[in-house]
Amino acid sequence: MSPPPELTLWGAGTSRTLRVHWMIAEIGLDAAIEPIGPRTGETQTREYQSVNPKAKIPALTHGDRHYSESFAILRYLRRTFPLIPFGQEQKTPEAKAHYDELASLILMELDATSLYVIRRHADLASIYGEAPQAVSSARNYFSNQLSRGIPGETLGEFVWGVHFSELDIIFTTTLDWALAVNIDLSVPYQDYLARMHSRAGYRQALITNRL
Ligand SMILES: N[C@@H](CCC(=O)N[C@@H](CS)C(=O)NCC(=O)O)C(=O)O
Repeated sequence: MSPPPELTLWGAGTSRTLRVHWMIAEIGLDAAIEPIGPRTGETQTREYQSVNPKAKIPALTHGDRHYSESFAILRYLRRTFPLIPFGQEQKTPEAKAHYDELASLILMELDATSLYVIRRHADLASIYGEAPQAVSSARNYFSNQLSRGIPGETLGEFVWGVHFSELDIIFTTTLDWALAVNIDLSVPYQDYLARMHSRAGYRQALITNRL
């Protein structure tokens, strides 16, 4: 009998959980999946809050340690199981500064400040309150920051460097989410998404991320 996997991924069914399912599939790791969903009460149990006291998904258990925040988990997995190459162009201080700039833009300006505001004050208005003006300005803000921060015409095969990276995971899940709330994306973003959607890791993650 093979030993149980030492990794457990907590969470399924959301774009943030999809990120970790995708990285696990890209690296080819064996992980146990606890497909708990948001607002199902499953994040509110004592057991789960010993994994993530913030009561949010995703989370990752590796051995006797727990990790939360989707982007931190992606980086942890990539560093711990270094099977996705880091190109030379990704190692200089200048390149790392560009990496940090893109990560901050995607996570803070596009995800937290724009899409999550739309989610909280439109779909989840019964919990967080209605705020139509905040929703409409968040939609404009998303398009503005996207086109200024990552202009479509500058997009290469990957969002950064010449290798797939965790930035592609957060960027793709953010663009997917934008489409889901009917924000228009121009052709270069759609082409980029088509390339990412054709990856075996992404397709595998769509299956394991199902609730
Ligand atoms: N910044 C966090 C966000 C995590 C988050 O907000 N997760 C949502 C689902 S996408 C959640 O757990 N909601 C559960 C709840 O609020 O009950 C990350 O990227 O992991």
